[in-house]
Amino acid sequence: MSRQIPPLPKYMRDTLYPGHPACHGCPIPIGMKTVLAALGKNTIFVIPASCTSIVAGAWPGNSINASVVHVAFASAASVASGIAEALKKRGIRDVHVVAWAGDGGTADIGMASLSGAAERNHNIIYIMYDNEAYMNTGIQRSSATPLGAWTTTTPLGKREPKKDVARIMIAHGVPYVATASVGYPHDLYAKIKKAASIPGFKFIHLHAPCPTGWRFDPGQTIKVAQLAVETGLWVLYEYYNGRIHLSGPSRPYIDKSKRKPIIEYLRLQGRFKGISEEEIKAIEHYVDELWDWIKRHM
Ligand SMILES: Cc1ncc(C[n+]2csc(CCOP(=O)(O)OP(=O)(O)O)c2C)c(N)n1
Ligand code: SF4
Repeated sequence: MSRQIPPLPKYMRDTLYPGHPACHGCPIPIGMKTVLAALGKNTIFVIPASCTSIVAGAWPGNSINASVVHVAFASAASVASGIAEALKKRGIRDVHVVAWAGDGGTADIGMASLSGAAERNHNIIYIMYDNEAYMNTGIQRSSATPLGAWTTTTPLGKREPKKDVARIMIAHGVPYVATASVGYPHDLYAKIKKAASIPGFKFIHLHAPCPTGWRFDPGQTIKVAQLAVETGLWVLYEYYNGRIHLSGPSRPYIDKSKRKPIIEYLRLQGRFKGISEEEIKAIEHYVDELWDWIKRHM
């Protein structure tokens, strides 16, 4: 007997049109639909070169049911800042400006324009969807690729740890920073709603497991995303008023004994096939250090 798949609620159906070329199991449509469901069509997306610029569809049309400005790789935050300022000058207050960029476009090449926009506190929501490599051009490492992960430019596994961009943005003193995951769309939805209600610069770091680049079964995207949280490796939190506020799905894992072993997350992904015991220990140490930092800032 064939299983009946319930139709998406209307507000989700109206966000991203079918027929876009994302890979099976891609995290981008999950995140994008959730963001659009929270913000509505009165949103201008600024999207630099990335998998999303293909999914959003530079050719032949636009698959996102909102306005999209396709921009050069390094410039998402600058262009979004300019649009936000132009809207302000015209007295338009009901349009959201969202920069949506990958980890390459954020943690590496877009870091200078991102830092400038944050320091000037422009009224934008910047979403870094983090699939932990340059996927669109064939899985090259970025500074957000984790230690030990295979990419085409780290054939023996990356030697350096992952750059923590959320903490870099917190150091900018912006009004709102949050981490999120495509494995927890309700949490992402609530954070986008909150970000939209706060004036000034908002940064969301969205963990986005990519089956093609991470080498896992496309049916496992949500499982991999949730395991990152359940092992304590990816912590869901918000930062505002100078403090960290732990989000619901991550609360149990403040207690280390409740966390699943990190190996459960790693072994689902082909990119960690060659990881050494030493590297796993270094990742465990990174997780302990991250939680210590969170506890000190709560
Ligand atoms: C200045 C410049 N350098 C390189 C490229 C080629 N390029 C296009 S997309 C891309 C990778 C983007 O990676 P990321 O931002 O992580 O997004 P993802 O593809 O993973 O979604 C690269 C290197 C470019 N378009 N412009
Ligand atoms: S490579 Fe990854 S992020 Fe890019 S479209 Fe495919 S699944 Fe999505």
